[in-house]
Amino acid sequence: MLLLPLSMLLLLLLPQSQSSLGEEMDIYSEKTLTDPCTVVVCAPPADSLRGRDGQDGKEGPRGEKGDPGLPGMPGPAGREGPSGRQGSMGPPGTPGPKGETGPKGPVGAIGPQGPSGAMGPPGLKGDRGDPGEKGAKGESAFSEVNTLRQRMTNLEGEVQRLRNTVSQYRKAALFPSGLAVGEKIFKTAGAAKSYSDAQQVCREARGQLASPRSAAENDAVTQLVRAQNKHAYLSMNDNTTEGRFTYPTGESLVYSNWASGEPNNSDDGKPENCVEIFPEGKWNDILCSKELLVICEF
Ligand SMILES: [Ca+2]
Ligand SMILES: [Ca+2]
Repeated sequence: MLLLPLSMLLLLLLPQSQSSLGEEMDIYSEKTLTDPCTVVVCAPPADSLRGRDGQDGKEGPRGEKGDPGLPGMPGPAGREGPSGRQGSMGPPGTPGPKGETGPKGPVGAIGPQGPSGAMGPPGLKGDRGDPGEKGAKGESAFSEVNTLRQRMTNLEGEVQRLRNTVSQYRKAALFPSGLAVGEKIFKTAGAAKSYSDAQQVCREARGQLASPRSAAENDAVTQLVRAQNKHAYLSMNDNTTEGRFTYPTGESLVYSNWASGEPNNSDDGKPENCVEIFPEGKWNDILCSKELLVICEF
């Protein structure tokens, strides 16, 4: 809008020749071609009058707002920037999915035997069984008792017969060197030994020297003494306490049959600590070194 008045003003103020004008036009044309924004300056014609200086014009009113132009095309991508600093370690990641089951391992060696376990608690009570079949009619209680009595009587008779038989065989086996009294058996081998040797003989036979604890037993021992016609040792002595005779167990006597004046503990001044039995059954304390008949009891 301002281009035309400005051109006119220049024509009035700057007189130029025709050739200059042509040259200026050429220059203008060239400037126009090279720079569209160049201001065109035109020289006034040679035969025109020079104009007077005009007054400064006032600024014109503000033009209307033009239409928005089309958006421009995006520019080319910039250059790659420098590498940033290394960041700090991030939070731990979430656990990964469970892996697949591995292959089965080889069979291990047999381990040592463990201790015996304690007995477990008793099992539950089983169900009640079905009732059994009805049994045959039994005999009356009275007849049953009679039957048992008869059986017992028969057994008692059988036991007695066996006792008699055993006694018979025992007597025969013991004759002539042995005798049985109750459950005790006395037997002699016929030999005569000192007290200590006589003790050894009976011990080796799993018995001990004769120890009559009653008149019946003393009678049995006396029969053997008479049969052998030898005095015999009894098991008792008073080696531990003078005058106090005891059995091999240390027990004091429960029966005795001392001869008159015995035990006197003297054989020409030597102490008598052992016991002999005479053929008539009486006892006498005697030297333990004497050799007498050995009678053992079992
Ligand atoms: Ca004595
Ligand atoms: Ca004596």
